[in-house]
Amino acid sequence: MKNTEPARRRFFARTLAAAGALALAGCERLSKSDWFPQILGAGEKASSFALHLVAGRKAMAQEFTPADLSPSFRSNGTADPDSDAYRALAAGEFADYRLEIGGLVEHPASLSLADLKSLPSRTQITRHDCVEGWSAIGKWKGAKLAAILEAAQLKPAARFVVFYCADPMAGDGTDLYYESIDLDDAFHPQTILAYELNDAPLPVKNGAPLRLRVERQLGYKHAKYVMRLEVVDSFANIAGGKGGYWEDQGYQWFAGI
Ligand SMILES: Nc1nc2c(c(=O)[nH]1)N[C@H]1C(S)=C(S)[C@@H](COP(=O)(O)O)O[C@H]1N2
Ligand SMILES: [Mo]
Repeated sequence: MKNTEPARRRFFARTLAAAGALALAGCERLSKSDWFPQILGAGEKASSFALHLVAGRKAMAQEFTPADLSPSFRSNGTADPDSDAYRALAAGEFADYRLEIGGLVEHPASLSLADLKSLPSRTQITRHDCVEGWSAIGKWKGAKLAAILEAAQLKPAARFVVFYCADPMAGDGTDLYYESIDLDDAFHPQTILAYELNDAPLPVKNGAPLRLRVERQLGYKHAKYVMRLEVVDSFANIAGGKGGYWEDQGYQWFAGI
């Protein structure tokens, strides 16, 4: 840690100098002495502002330590999909589960859980924030979505990844939960399709056998019970056309930073 400190300072110094040059160019009346004390005094805020300026959507979500884990990770929304097909898969411990991958890809695929577990993975302890006003910290392990998309090879028109889930939201068995993210989030290093929570197979109440973790977005973007991925150029013709089950009811599509 100590060794990297001067390098970090130099990085921030350079970034601040660049930000300063931009601000001064755009606002000539502000003298250098007026502007400089302000930004230096802002300390940490100035650093994180500069970091955001440089890293943007590539910035990492905060990660935690095992000591921070919530005693139990609660369930929200669907806790047990009301579907015969899903119940049959669960009864067989998901041996027959396949993740279907299609849409704007060169190589459509159908992956078993064993296939998914053989792909490059990531393990991360992160905080889940639900708009209903609760948070929980859990340890997730899963296949990197980037690795799956690289293997499937996106076609040039690809813009979004849609996640179709197993749980029907209406009594008649139609109207499945679904979500979508753009390619910035899809290729983010912390975006995984998780098959483990807290070192155990993902429980049914949290989305077994596979759920999305897209760590810079709010809870409803983290699709559980993911059955199929579709790469698309638009979601205008999918369900309500807003890119997700809750979005179709009026929630924001972009629920992140
Ligand atoms: N398929 C599906 N995914 C879902 C939901 C759902 O009802 N069905 N609820 C969402 C919401 S609002 C939240 S906060 C999280 C809850 O995840 P958890 O059950 O692991 O706490 O899942 C999200 N993903
Ligand atoms: Mo939520």
